[in-house]
Amino acid sequence: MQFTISSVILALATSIVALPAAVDIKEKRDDHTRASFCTDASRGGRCFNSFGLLPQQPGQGLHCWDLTDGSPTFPDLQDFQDSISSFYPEEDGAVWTLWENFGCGGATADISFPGVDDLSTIGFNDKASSLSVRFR
Ligand SMILES: [Ca+2]
Repeated sequence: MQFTISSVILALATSIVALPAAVDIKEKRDDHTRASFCTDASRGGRCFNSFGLLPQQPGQGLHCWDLTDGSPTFPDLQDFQDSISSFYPEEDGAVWTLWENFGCGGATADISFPGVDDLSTIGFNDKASSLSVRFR
């Protein structure tokens, strides 16, 4: 009986979690958060889907990721340097920062879910060279 009730609750919880577009990140604060970005506006051109990055933890420094090659995981990431025109965080609560220079320097643009279809509307088209992410 107890097992049956638990199973029903689990099934309900699973269906509720599956409904929203944004992932609830409250229970996975130590994990990567993800975003997709494209070389043209409105998910056009080439896209890098579900790029994962460790969010900045309270009291710790940035996890800065340069848009360069050098990792087998991201062999073509340099193609997006100074080329990103649309950007979409996949999880509500995460704030991604696009940086003008490598090493998370220069001008910045902060982007939250559901993202920005055209980065020229915030003065950051074809400008990002590195990325970081934190929680609100
Ligand atoms: Ca572009």
